[in-house]
Amino acid sequence: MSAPTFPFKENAYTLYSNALCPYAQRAVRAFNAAKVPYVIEEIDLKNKPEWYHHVNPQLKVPALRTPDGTILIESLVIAEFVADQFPESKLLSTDATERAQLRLFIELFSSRISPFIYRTLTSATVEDQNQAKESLLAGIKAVNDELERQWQRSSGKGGPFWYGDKFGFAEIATTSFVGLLVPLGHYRGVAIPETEEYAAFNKWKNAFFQHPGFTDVKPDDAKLIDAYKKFVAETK
Ligand SMILES: N[C@@H](CCC(=O)N[C@@H](CS)C(=O)NCC(=O)O)C(=O)O
Repeated sequence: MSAPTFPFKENAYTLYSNALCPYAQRAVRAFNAAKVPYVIEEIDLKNKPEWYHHVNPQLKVPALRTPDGTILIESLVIAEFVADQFPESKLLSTDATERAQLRLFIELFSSRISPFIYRTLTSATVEDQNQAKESLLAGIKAVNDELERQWQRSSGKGGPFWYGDKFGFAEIATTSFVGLLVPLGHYRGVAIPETEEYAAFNKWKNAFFQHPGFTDVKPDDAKLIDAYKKFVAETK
């Protein structure tokens, strides 16, 4: 039996991606931040190519083919692989305590914010939508407070990024989901209040919204709004 075939570039990193997917954007941002060349194989999620199950049997993006033919899946695994494979990029600190604090930040963000972005869109009743919005704002507040704490580390340098003035791994792992506030604002009218309570989060968001690490990969607002329509439940 011959080996399954799928498109890839010889002696290069091939990233199977979708420009509108917040998980895939993590992998793209990791490669960009490490300044490592790669080629993108754009996967149409509405009409996936027949060969894609040979790359990722779970049929999700992102997936990465490394130059030696290894396939990696899962956005954070791919981003960490880039950081580990190219240590000169200094995307991850070598200090164990700092790495642990960074992982805690990503875990806090991933458990307290991301699920409620989706839940706010997929909830059908006003009551469920309001509950999801409340949980989302509570999550944003928790991340706000954690940012304030982390800015007190000597390498936190008072912000505006997790690593002081460096758009780094924390932003690679999380900012694409903050980008989903665009469809969330459009469909459900959610916005982060411009109050003292959320000042650190807004300072962080305003800084990365102007940084090429974010803007170079950020999808067009109208396209993102259109892509997220499929998650939006009609309000009963
Ligand atoms: N845990 C995965 C999640 C990836 C994921 O859910 N990707 C979505 C697109 S944003 C996907 O490929 N979904 C399959 C589909 O739309 O059919 C990761 O971190 O890479």
